[in-house]
Amino acid sequence: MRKPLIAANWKMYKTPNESLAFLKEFLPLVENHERDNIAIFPTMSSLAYCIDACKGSRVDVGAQTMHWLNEGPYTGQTSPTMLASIGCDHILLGHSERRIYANETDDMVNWKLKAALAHGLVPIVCVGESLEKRQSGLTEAVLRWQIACALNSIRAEVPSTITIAYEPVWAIGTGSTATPRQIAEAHRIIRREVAFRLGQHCADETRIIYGGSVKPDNISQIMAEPEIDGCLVGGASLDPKSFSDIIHYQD
Ligand code: G2H
Repeated sequence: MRKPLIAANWKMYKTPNESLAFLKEFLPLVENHERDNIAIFPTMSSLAYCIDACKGSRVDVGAQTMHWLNEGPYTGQTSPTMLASIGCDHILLGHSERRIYANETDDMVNWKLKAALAHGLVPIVCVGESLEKRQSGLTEAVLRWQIACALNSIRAEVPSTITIAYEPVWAIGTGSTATPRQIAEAHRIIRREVAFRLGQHCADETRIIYGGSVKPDNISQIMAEPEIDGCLVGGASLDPKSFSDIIHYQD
């Protein structure tokens, strides 16, 4: 049984003080919430503060990116060892904003995924097609390619710790959410590809979540699809009440 994950991707928002102010208000709102796993992905400068503040709570904390090597002359980078050493347990990989603005390639996503698994970090691998690819009928090809590359030479693990986030680029921060039907169809494509690469048993255990303009007023419809195992929330996760409303969506 896949336990849903509702995660907040704060992107480049919130200073450490603002992150702590958010958690002061947010943590009491979710302290008894057991239906879903909850995670937040703050900026690197807020990460250690948030890990400390979330200790003993139901909220996991992860980084938005990392390098795949343990150390080296890579200015500006943070390694998996460094993240694990401060108690960071989740890592976001291959977000489309990293692919677009930081030239993160499919190969890099694969190297980072292997490094995350080797260091016991729970990886969330983001995949998704652009509007142009969708309009050209290439959604399935893009998703299968991104998954195949990300999972290249990775061995199946059951239970699987890998989470895949389907984030169609055209729905990110635009207000145009994919319909639950479009999301479910993409998730079926992703699960089939995971089964092809890692086996059906592993695919059945792999959580596939959705990201792209999720808000308190569309989360229930999205989560009503059995193929959807949670959401990665950007803009609507920046406010504690709004993110708590998303977490407490009506079944
Ligand atoms: C997609 C999502 C979070 P938003 O990037 O990863 O952001 O909810 O703002 O579309």
